[in-house]
Amino acid sequence: MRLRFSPAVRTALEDGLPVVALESTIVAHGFPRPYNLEVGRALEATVEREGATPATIAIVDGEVHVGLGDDEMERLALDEDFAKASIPDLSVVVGMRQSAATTVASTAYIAHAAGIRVFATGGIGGVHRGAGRTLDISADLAVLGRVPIAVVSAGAKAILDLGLTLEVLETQGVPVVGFGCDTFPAFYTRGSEHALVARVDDVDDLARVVSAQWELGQQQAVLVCNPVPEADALASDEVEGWIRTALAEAAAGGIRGKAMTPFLLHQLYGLSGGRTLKTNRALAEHNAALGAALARTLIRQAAA
Ligand code: PSU
Ligand code: MN
Repeated sequence: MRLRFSPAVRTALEDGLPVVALESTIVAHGFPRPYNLEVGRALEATVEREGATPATIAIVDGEVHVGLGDDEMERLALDEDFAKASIPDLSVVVGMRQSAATTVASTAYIAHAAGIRVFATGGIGGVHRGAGRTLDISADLAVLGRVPIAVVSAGAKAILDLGLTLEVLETQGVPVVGFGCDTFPAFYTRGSEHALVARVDDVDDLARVVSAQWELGQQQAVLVCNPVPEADALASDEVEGWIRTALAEAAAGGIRGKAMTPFLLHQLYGLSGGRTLKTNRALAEHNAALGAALARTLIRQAAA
């Protein structure tokens, strides 16, 4: 794959320094404009502050960019023509020389091809509620099953069916590791009723688990679950009420397929009076920080 590295990311990778991949769908479709530009920059600044080089990934005019310049970040956030590109969209976007933001699935795929070992996001996509009927299951899950990269997330969005999402992750063979938590975090809230099999309590242990995954020659990602900070978490019954309303609005509006996640996030933002936005940003920054710490620790442990 032809990749366009930013100078900073190229240098960091050549010098064996810690790099953290960041996705771009969260910027282009996860937050309203122009606040999303601030979020995109803040995520990069967080990775830098924690001692790693951020590599935001996006397709710009048909080219696969690993690390964006200032004006590319601005286009990603503010241009309306940045589509949402998951795995099935990539070849069309590249072949037709279009621009698009990458999801967890496509970002993980590109980041791994670029030689990046840690990727921080907000929440992964998963099995949608009612998937028994719609079969709406994010390509994120299949990619986590075939791309060996550490993905730091706040779990999966509560708009999904979290129990079924965990089942598919297990089928795909993806280790799901709680970072200081015993249940699958539900994005806006710190936990859920779904127990996790594995828990670690510090970054050194987390890095050991991630290294072991690779030493074993496993092809899957390691999904790291980093719950939203206490101070930014929302109350689960309140969130559940908004989600039910948003899902009813999606059904009434005939929203389907790849439009579903951005639509629901947007409705939740309105229904919560903007509170989901603050929480979403806080958890994404929290994940970026842990991603940087993990990337640094992996390099330190390998040198020891
Ligand atoms: N989490 C967020 N905001 C987002 C997404 C996740 O807080 O915008 C995006 C991610 O890019 C994820 C995608 O990969 O939604 C999943 O979409 P789908 O269900 O269509 O695969
Ligand atoms: Mn879908």
